[in-house]
Amino acid sequence: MIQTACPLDCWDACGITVDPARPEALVSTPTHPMDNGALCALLNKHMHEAPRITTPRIDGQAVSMEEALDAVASALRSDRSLLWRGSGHLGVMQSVTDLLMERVGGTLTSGSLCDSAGQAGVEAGRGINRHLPPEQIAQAEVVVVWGRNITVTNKHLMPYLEGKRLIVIDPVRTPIAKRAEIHLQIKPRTDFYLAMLLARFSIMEDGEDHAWLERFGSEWEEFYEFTREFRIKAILAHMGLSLDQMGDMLRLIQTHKTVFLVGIPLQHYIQGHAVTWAIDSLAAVLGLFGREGCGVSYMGSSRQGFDNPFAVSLPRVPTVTAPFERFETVLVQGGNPAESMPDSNRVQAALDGVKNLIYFGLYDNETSARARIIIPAKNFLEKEDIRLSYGHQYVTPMHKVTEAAYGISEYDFVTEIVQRLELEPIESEEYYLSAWLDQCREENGQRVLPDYHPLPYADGFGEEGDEAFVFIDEYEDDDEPIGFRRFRKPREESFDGHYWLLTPKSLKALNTQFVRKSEVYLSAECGFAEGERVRLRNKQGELELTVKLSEDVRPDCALVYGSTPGVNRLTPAHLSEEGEGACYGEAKVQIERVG
Ligand SMILES: Nc1nc2c(c(=O)[nH]1)N[C@H]1C(S)=C(S)[C@@H](COP(=O)(O)OP(=O)(O)OC[C@H]3O[C@@H](n4cnc5c(=O)[nH]c(N)nc54)[C@H](O)[C@@H]3O)O[C@H]1N2
Ligand SMILES: Nc1nc2c(c(=O)[nH]1)N[C@H]1C(S)=C(S)[C@@H](COP(=O)(O)OP(=O)(O)OC[C@H]3O[C@@H](n4cnc5c(=O)[nH]c(N)nc54)[C@H](O)[C@@H]3O)O[C@H]1N2
Ligand code: SF4
Ligand SMILES: [Mo]
Repeated sequence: MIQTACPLDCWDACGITVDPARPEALVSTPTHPMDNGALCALLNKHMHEAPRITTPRIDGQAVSMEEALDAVASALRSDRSLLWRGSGHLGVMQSVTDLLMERVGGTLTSGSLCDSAGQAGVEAGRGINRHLPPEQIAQAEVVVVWGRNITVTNKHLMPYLEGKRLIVIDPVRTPIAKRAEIHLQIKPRTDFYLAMLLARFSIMEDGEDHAWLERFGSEWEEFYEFTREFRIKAILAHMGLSLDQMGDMLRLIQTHKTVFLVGIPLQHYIQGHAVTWAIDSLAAVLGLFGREGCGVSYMGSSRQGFDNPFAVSLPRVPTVTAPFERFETVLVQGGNPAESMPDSNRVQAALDGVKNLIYFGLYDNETSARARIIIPAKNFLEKEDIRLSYGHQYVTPMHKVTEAAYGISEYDFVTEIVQRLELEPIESEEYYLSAWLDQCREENGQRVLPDYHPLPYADGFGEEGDEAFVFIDEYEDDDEPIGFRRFRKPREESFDGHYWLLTPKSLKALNTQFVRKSEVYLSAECGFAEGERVRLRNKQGELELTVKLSEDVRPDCALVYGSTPGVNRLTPAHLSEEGEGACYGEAKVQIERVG
C-alpha cells in the first residue's frame, strides 16, 4: 500500500493509501487527528468524473508532448513572460515552476484570490500567522463560527464541534447556523464593526482579561478609545442586530474557553485586513491567545516556518488584477483565471489578447478554451509531492502510485523546458522533496510544520514569539455609512434596490471545477418567484440566472455560488488595501426579470 493525500484546495487534506494494483480504489487512511476516515465526493469527481485533457494541443490541434514542449520553450524566450498559478493542486511541487521563471527572467504574481487580505490583518496584530491546532479546537467550550461554512467547506471539523456551544455569524442561515445557540445573521461587510462593538462592550463590562493584557497587550486602553469612536445605535441598526444579541454572545465568550473559526468571505473586501485584525483584537481583549482550548483559527499559512527551496526574487504583478495585456507569453498553471478572477469581462478580453497563452492543467475550462498551447498535467496519483494544509499543522508525503498514460508532472515540465532553452539545470526531484521534508518536525509520531507550537502565542507574538500583540488603531472606509462615527450625524438606512452579492462555495463544486449550476438564491420577500429567470446587473457586467427561493438568505442579499459560470462578471477588480487580496464581497447587484 502506498501513502498519499488528497491534493484538492480544501482545509482538510485527507490521508489516503492506495493499492498500486487497484489505483482507482482510494482508501481513506487518516494520517492526522482531523481526518475522520471519509473521503468526499469532490475527490471522486476529481478522480473519476471530470474528463481529463489527454493530449497536448496547439491551436486546437492534437500534437505530441515533444512538439508542445518545443512550442512552450519558444514562447518562453519572450522577455515578457508571466506565470499565473492557481490552487488546483496544493502540493509544494507546484511551485517548482518559479525556478523556471527565474531562469527565463519572467514575472510572477503576488497576493491571492483567496486569503491574503485577512492574512495581512493577522500579521498586523500577531506578527506571524500560526495555525490553531485542531487539538485546541477540540478542548474549546464555545465555538464562534465567524463566516465559515463548516458543513460544506471544512467537513472534518464537524466532530470537533460536538457537544459545544455554538455561535454563528453569517448573513446566511447555514446548516451550522441552524444548529447554533446564537445566530447573528449579520449584514455583509459589517464584521469589522461587530468586532469593535463586542470589544467595547466587553471592556465596559470589565470583561477584559487584565492579567493577559498586562503581559501581552499593554496598548489595550488606546484600543478601547478607538472602539469608542463608533456609534452603537446606528451601527447595530445597520447590521440588523440588537443589544440583547451582543449581550448574549458576550456572556458566553467571556466565561468559557472560546475558539473563533474565521472564514474567507469576510475579508474579501477592500478593508479585508481590518476585519481579521479587529477579530484578533477582540480575541486579545478576552485573552484568548496562548490559552488551552482558546484561540483564533483563520486560514493558516501552510508554509509557515519553512525555508522555501523554490524562493526566487523576480518582479511580480498582483494575482487579483494581473495585467495580462502587458505580457506576450502567459503560463497558467493549475487554475482557471478566466473564471475565478474578479471582473471576468476584463480578464477574458485581456487573455484573448495574449499572443502565447499556455494552459497547464488537468481539465478543460474557460481558460484552456482561450489558450494557444495546452499541456495536460499529471494527477496526484501519478507524481511525487508533499501536502501541507491551511487548516492544520500536519505534513503528508504524497507518493506516486501509478504511471501516467499521458500528461507531465510540474517537475518534468521545468526540466524539459530548461533543457530546451539550454539554461542552468535545476536540482533533482528528490533533492527538493527532501528539502521540504527534512525541515519538518516529529510530534507524537506525526510529521508537523518546522516551527509548530501546540499552544501558539503562549509566550507572545512576532517573529521571535516574545513581543506584544498590536491592536488595530485605524479604519478608513470610503463607503462607511454616515453616522457610524461619533462626530458624524446618523442617517436612516433603507434598502435601495442594490443587493449584496454573496458567492460562497458549493458542495459539489471545487471553485470552478465539477458541478456548476446557474441559480440565484433569494428571500421570498424580494418579490421574485421560484424558477423565474432574472438578470443580475451592475457596472461590471450582467448575468442571467434562475431564481431559487430560500428562507435562509437575508432579503438584502443575492446568493450565487462562486462556482456559477460567469459570476465574476459581477465582481469588481479592486485590490484590498493590504495584502493584495481579492474583493469579491464589494459587489452589489440590481435584479430584473428577463423578458
Ligand atoms: N466570486 C468569487 N470568485 C472566487 C471566490 C469567491 O469566493 N467568490 N473564491 C476565490 C478562491 S478562495 C480561490 S482559492 C480561487 C480558486 O481559483 P483557481 O485557483 O483558478 O481554481 P479552479 O478554478 O478550481 O481551477 C483549478 C484548476 O487546476 C487544475 N489542476 C488540478 N490539479 C492540477 C495539477 O496537479 N497540476 C496542474 N498543472 N493543474 C491542476 C485543474 O485543471 C483545474 O481546472 O477562486 C476564487 N474565486
Ligand atoms: N465543497 C467545497 N469546499 C471547499 C471549496 C469549494 O469550492 N467547495 N473551496 C475551498 C476554498 S478555495 C476555500 S478558500 C475554502 C473557503 O471556506 P469558507 O470560508 O467556509 O468559504 P465560503 O463558503 O466562501 O463562505 C463561508 C461563509 O461566509 C459567509 N459570508 C459571506 N459574506 C460574509 C460577510 O461579509 N461576513 C460574514 N460573517 N460571513 C460572510 C457565507 O454566507 C458563507 O456561509 O473552502 C474550501 N473548501
Ligand atoms: S474533504 Fe477535502 S481533503 Fe478530504 S477528500 Fe474531500 S476535498 Fe479532499
Ligand atoms: Mo480559496
